Amino acid sequence: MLNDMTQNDLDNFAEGILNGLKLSDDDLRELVSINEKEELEKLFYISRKVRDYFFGNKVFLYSFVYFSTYCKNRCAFCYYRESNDIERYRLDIREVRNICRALKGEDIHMVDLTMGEDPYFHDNPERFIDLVKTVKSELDLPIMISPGVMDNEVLRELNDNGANFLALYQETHDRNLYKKLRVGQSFDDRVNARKFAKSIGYRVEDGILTGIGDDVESTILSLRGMEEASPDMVRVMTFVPQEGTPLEGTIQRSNISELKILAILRLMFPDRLIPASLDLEGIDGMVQRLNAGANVVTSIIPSNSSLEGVVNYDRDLKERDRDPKSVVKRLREMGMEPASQSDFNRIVGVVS
Ligand code: SAM
Ligand code: MD0
Ligand code: SF4
Repeated sequence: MLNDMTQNDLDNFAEGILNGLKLSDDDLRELVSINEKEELEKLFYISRKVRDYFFGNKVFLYSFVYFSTYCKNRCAFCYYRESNDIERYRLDIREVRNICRALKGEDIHMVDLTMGEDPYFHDNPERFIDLVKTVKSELDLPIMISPGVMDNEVLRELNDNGANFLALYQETHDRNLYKKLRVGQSFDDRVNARKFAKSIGYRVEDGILTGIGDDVESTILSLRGMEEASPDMVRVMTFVPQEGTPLEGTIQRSNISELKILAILRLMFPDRLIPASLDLEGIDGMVQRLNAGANVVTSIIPSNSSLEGVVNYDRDLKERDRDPKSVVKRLREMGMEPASQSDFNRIVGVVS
């Protein structure tokens, strides 16, 4: 499809997307199947053009706080699955407050509070609500929560106390594949939690994994599945095999599939938030993802932080290079810069 396109054709394609062109399943099939470098570069060009129309050179930055790595679930892909015999931690309010203080004055638009489905918080949600309140009072920034599936009532209370964004990734919208990934967890509960959250005013993020048994058709199912609920933020991440998990021996795929799907997401969700996660390939990986059409950098942590990520490409590295200053420096080298807080607040629906 893009193979024979001239520069002019590519510009017209981007223009079409901006004018509301919707991709058919056949279009998606062709795009997902791209494997030539030149064609991929053309896709990235269109994607960047669409992104730039809405966001210019402005990027949003999220700080990541993985505050509990305990989990009762057993997702096949995840290092923190219940049965993995690893060291875990759970931060207390004081530790969370210290992280907030380290973030004060930094270029950060939102704080992402993430945990495993830790019974300490899931069975006593008021403990989690207290954490949200603490972060709100320390930083007065929008808050994303990534707690796994929680009851509607709890989601409402969290929202009343300062949680603005719910991140809850389906991983795949192919029900058969889902069963193998989120072992023993309800597909519909996850879909419904996002739906409910959106209905009461949260912004929501959905996401999929690639390199984990997905093929062209399951990717199309996932893209369409995400589209159905009109999420405010959409992500794709490369599966990184983790020690001690059933998928430990899987050979890791290159990031090409992720970059390609990211660019396709931009064509399907032209004005939405699409992240470049530092958790997968650090700051060099961030550059590639921004060049494929992302407009958010996630998984930023204060310098010297010993907090974990979910994938942790940098588990054994000394220099983590995931702090706000390093990110902003690299953005500027690319000709990009942090967006204003008021632009972000407008997206999140917060009056500033
Ligand atoms: N426990 C909560 C949950 O599962 O919804 C919150 C954590 S959630 C933000 C962790 C996400 O990281 C997963 O939904 C998955 O998309 C991603 N992830 C986990 N392990 C991964 C791996 N090995 N490779 C790539 N992505 C992974
Ligand atoms: C990231 N490590 O953005 C984070 C995490 C959870 N909302 C996000 C997967 O890569
Ligand atoms: Fe637990 Fe989330 Fe990991 Fe699944 S992805 S095992 S729910 S931390």
